[in-house]
Amino acid sequence: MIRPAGRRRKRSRSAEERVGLGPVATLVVVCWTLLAALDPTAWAEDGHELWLRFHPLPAPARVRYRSELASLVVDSPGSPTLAIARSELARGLGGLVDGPLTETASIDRDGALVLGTPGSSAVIAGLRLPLRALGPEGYLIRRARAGGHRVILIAANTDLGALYGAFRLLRLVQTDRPLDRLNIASRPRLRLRLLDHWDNLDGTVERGYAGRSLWDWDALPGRLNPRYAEYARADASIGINGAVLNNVNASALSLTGPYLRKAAALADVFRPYGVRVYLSARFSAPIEIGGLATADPMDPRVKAWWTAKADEIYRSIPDFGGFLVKASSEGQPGPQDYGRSHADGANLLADALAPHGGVVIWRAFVYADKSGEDRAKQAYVEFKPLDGRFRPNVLLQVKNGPIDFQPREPFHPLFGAMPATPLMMEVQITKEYLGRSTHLVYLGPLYGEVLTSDTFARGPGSTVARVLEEGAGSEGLSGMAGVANVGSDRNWTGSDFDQANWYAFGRLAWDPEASAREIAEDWVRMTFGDSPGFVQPVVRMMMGSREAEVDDMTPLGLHHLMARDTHYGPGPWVAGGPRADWTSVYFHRADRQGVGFDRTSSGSNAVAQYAPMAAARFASLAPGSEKTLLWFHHLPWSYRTASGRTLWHELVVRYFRGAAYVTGMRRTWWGLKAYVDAQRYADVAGRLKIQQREADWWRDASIAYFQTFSRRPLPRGYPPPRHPLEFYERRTTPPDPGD
Ligand code: BDP
Repeated sequence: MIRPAGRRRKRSRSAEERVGLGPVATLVVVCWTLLAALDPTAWAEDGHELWLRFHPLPAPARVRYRSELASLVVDSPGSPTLAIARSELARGLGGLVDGPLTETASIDRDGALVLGTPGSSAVIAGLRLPLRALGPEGYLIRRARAGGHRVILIAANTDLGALYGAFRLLRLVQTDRPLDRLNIASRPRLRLRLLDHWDNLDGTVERGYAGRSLWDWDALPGRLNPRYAEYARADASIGINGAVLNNVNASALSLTGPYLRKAAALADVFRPYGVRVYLSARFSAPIEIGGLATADPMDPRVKAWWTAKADEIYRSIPDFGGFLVKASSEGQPGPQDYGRSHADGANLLADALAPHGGVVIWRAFVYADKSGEDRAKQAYVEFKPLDGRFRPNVLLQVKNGPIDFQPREPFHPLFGAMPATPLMMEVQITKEYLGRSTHLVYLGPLYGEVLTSDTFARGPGSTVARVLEEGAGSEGLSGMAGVANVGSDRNWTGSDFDQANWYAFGRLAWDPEASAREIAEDWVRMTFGDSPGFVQPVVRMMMGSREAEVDDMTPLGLHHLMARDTHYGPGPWVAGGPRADWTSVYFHRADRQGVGFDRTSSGSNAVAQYAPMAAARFASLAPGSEKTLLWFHHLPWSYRTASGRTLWHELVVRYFRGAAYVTGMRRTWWGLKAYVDAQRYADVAGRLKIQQREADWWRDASIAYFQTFSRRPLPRGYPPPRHPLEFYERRTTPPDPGD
């Protein structure tokens, strides 16, 4: 829409040059310009504002909120955090109601907004609010009478709680919620809500699909990119309170003096937003940067080195969060290099950090190099015997499923199996196995599915969310980490829709039982706008998008069928190479008789790692277990699925259904052009076009491949793959940008 407008303007200018513009023509031009300004497609947005997009609300809402939120009471200067909370309210509400918010020193009218803590606000102190149960990060938003006026309070025990409350009030207004009966008390249910950045020191991002690293290591600590504060602000707006700056496949250099000074500069920027800095620590750092001959956790010199390193870190980053460690995993150094256990390794670092209040987040993503054991079982086998042997400031970080961030996995058997160890769940926000930032896949339902899975560990109702929340140990640690999808791209996440996954992660880490649909709805309204004609179709499209990706890539519990290394595009034929458990054939086990990995008692018996009731569900062939059918069973091609179709027929139906969903998403999006600015509309449309091509590719390649085993014809009405299998096998996939 923009370009034709430009062309038309140009024509009228040249006409003016020739004959001069008469009054009628001037009127036409003015009217046209006004109309163009009202046409939502005539402006371009680049997505940089994320969900913190405070454009004016429709007129009736503006009028309503202007009277309900008449002024902002600033009764004490407060900390930098409180100052940010105030300026966010002023900026956000001012933008939404399209006029500056009056600031006053005391309550002088109805509709005054009072923000703060009992320490910073005499009004809040005087009201004796029930703040105790809110803890250090929670907040209360409610109506009250104070100074003879009706006011709205955002009250908390800490300034950070007040900041979270301010963002919550902004969300209410952005999504046009009524404020007349406000009474919200909210506190995060998990303590650590972290983003893990897999950022390398050379500026690349492992499995990152949104440009380069946000951290400009070369220019730090001298030059501070304004995006650092913008990033922390976005995190704070959804309750994220920590960032691990560097890749789990860590370079020891990140622990050297110069890099610690760079990390400290970032920590200074993040601090007022409540975002603490953490670092991935390389286990062999005492050798690589410490000049020691060993990194053996039992060696006193190694202990002394880590103690001194921790002291050095806390001198420059007094609120340093702690270390994230990938050790003895996928070739990374670790305690097992010295015949020591994961607990020995974790405790070494935990002891160094404990005097400063830091934590060790030890990853459970380990599987041995030459083990004959089912890969899905290995983390449990390794860690279960160590339950209770970690220091109280150690959390074990467990991926959502037992393999590796697949489109669908059953929950990890370690959830519920480590009652004496605080567990943190790790999910991927970046979509390594789900079409990178090209495919539109909303991950809220994936996170929600795992969080609400019942481990039955302490009887029915012991969902993963509860297991995480209840934590363990004297420190009561709990948490959730998301592998970040943000990068240097102007819109942060490569695709606009991937912003929703960052957003949903934050919201679910705050409240693991929140509804993925409601989160999507809020996100759409905040990010694009509030028209019901837009919001409902987009939310519907998002909500089905993950299931469609499962259907199109790994239906019925199949897993790890992506191309080798890149994990992008189909590769069910991947075989050979250095390790069996890095191949697709290892996971799908297709043969002339059937397909799937038998993990019941007749196979690897991975089901036995779950509590009996969960194990019985997974081992069952009841219709309700179909989502993980081929994860746990090897079944004949003729097996009757819940639909009454044979397994072969059902697989074909799913592949077609997945690809057809993408066609549907494209149509939906085309129909919404009038609601979206031109730039974001075109970007999403372009990505959906690629997704459609790739969905067809996945469908055809997978069917062509599995048909060589099933040797069954395609069901009637389903066209054959457009190319022979060899064509798909030869096709290369784009490399990982972080490689
Ligand atoms: C795998 C990724 C790899 C990561 C690894 C991990 O392919 O890049 O290093 O996970 O989580 O999914 O450590």
